[in-house]
Amino acid sequence: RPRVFSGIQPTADSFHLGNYLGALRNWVPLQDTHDCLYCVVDLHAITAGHDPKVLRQRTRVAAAQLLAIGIDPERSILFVQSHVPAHAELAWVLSCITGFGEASRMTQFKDKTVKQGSDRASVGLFTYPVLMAADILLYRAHEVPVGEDQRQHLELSRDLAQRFNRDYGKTFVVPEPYILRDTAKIVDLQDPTSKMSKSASTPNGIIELLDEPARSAKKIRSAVTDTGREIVYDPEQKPGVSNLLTIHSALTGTPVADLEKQYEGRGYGDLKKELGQVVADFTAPIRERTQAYLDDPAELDKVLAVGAEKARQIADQTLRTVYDRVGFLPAR
Ligand code: AQP
Repeated sequence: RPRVFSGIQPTADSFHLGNYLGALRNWVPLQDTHDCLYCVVDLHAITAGHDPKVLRQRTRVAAAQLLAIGIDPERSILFVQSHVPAHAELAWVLSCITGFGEASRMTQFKDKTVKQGSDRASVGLFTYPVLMAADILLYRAHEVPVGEDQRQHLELSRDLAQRFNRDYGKTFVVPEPYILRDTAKIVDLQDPTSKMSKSASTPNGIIELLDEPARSAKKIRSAVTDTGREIVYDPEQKPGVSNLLTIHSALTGTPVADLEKQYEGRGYGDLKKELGQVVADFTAPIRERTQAYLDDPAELDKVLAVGAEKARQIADQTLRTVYDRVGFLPAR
């Protein structure tokens, strides 16, 4: 079966609906057709400053949420990135075939640097996309389910795979992005021109999977909507309303055109109120299941240890081939 790899950073106390609708919800059905590896990417999470105690907790919360949405550790390999040293080791090799200018063109780094100021941005943040390439290439993944914001990074992964294969002989699979068109970019509730983001959005701009229903409903009620009164899908002219329609449609499975009909002649308030309920119905069981996994951290850590062991077996083999191809003396 073709192989899938994807990762998510433990950079917040909860995943948000952008993460879920853009990427995570694809992860679950792919388990039926692909061999899947899903990773909590804690190495990536230290690129922008962190508190060690908080990171440790968030890593468990991230893994618990993945189990809660339906990642099945019997069928998929679920693990934590720092448990598999080959990620950092391959990243070093790949960084040596990445051009400085090429890395400098990554727009996410540029965006984050503008926000943080270049003195505060770390070299780790700069080389983040190279580590991401290592994550994917180590497992020779064919497909990578991510949101639109990761498209450029994935392009770099493809370029690096092709370059390595050309220079050292065929070693890596060139991965394909797997991006769902309709929900590739969920936007910030308060600023519909930006993506909903764990680190960049204000708390009112994001809907968290683990939020209390009343809190999510309040955020949705205060979402920025657009001028005019009609509820129609028009991301250019009405990005706020369109975002709410996208979320509604993705969670209920009702086509956007049907929602437009349903809300004909009704106001934004109705849409927001009903969406609050839809979100509450969707998130309540996820919150409950996440809590159940968190109530038994020893069991959770065991699941992650088993995942890491399986991941290491694949990753170490790829790394050995890479080390051999670049000319490192075998360690005996
Ligand atoms: N707003 C979004 N719409 C659709 N997909 C999204 N993703 C993130 N935001 C949206 C997808 O979620 C996956 C995991 O994201 P990540 O943890 O790697 O971090 P990110 O892409 O940088 O997302 P955030 O929320 O903005 O995190 P921070 O603030 O920590 O950097 C990815 O597949 C991503 O595409």
